[in-house]
Amino acid sequence: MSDGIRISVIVPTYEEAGNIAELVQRIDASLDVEHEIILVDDDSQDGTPEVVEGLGLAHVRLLVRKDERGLSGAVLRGLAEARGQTLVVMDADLSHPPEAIVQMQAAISDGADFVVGSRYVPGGSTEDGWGFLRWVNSMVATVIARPFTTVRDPMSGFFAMPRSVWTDATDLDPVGYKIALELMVKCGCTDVREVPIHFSTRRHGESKLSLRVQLEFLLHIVKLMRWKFPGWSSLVPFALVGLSGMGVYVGLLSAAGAIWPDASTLPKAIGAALVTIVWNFLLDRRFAFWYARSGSVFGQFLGFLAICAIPVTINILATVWLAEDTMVTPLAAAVGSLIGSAAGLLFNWLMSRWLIFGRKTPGKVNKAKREVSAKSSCKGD
Ligand SMILES: Nc1nc2c(ncn2[C@@H]2O[C@H](COP(=O)(O)OP(=O)(O)O)[C@@H](O)[C@H]2O)c(=O)[nH]1
Ligand SMILES: [Mg+2]
Repeated sequence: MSDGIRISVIVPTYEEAGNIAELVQRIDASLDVEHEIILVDDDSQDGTPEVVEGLGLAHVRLLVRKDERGLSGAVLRGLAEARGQTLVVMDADLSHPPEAIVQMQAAISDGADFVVGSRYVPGGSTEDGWGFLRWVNSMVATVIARPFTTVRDPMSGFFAMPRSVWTDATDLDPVGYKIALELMVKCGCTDVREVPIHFSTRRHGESKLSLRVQLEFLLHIVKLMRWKFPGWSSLVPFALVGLSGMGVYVGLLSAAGAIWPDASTLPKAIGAALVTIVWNFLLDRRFAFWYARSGSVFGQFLGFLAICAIPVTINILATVWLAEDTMVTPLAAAVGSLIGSAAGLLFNWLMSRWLIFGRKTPGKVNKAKREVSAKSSCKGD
């Protein structure tokens, strides 16, 4: 498979014609082992193919993707095509120093299974002129990624791994921009190291880091959470939805109390509870049991209703009893739903999870699926 090639350098490119010649020249100058450079370009219209052709170098390959867009998908495509024993990914814009590849390779030869080119370890730095906002952006993203990795610079786009780590990684989802984080979380790596780099300001062209890309990062984090901590990623939204449902119940019962002050509490409480159940069901199905959304809504709703029956009955009875005894209706509703929710939280969640929405959380999928998703699911990135 490796054809004697020691290192494959994969470079996603979009409108980087002005940087390619210098990048290739610096990679070649710093590596004295057999290597290949794979540029994965998303059909740039800035003369990129002509530049690569003009270099006339057999070890530099340009893959042009015409129907797909997106950095992560491009990286996964390059990794799939690479033949080297060590796979390196870096940006084209000369912000990552190719000279650091040698140290990354040394770390891998020493046993590391993932190496990150890092701005935030001793010896690493960022070129002056990196705007304050960009710095804050990077820091916030790094903190958000903390539950997944203690690496100081998990947002880096400069990283290396042995071929075996790539071939063993499952379930890769090329959402967004942070493919290193995705690989680090899903490769099951135990020895992740950082090599300090000086991160330079890009030489030519413009950054593609748009607001949309940053929003995609948040979606990426949610997906990683669900992958890595499926139980918590279900229970926490379930509890929050329950809290919102309490708000709905109290609001409806207060409104009903204002409209029909003389009516007895029981029918009002039943009506409010039914609306709240629908509210909770729809939100829970979307956010707490996201993985079961392909199941029958009707069947799931009936099951949900059945499971809610006991806590909701407690809730309604508590409300009626409190309202008719001493409390004003909104307070009675709040306390009643609090008692009902406390009784129901874990019970409802466990029952919903086991009986209705299935316990299946996003597990590992096979490599065939991974390859398909590497090729197709970044459309429209
Ligand atoms: N193939 C491909 N490469 C991309 C895409 N977006 C960005 N890149 C490349 O990914 C690398 C990082 O992008 P850049 O705009 O420098 O992001 P920044 O460093 O976060 O500002 C560069 O080499 C870009 O050319 C894309 O949609 N497709
Ligand atoms: Mg850049």
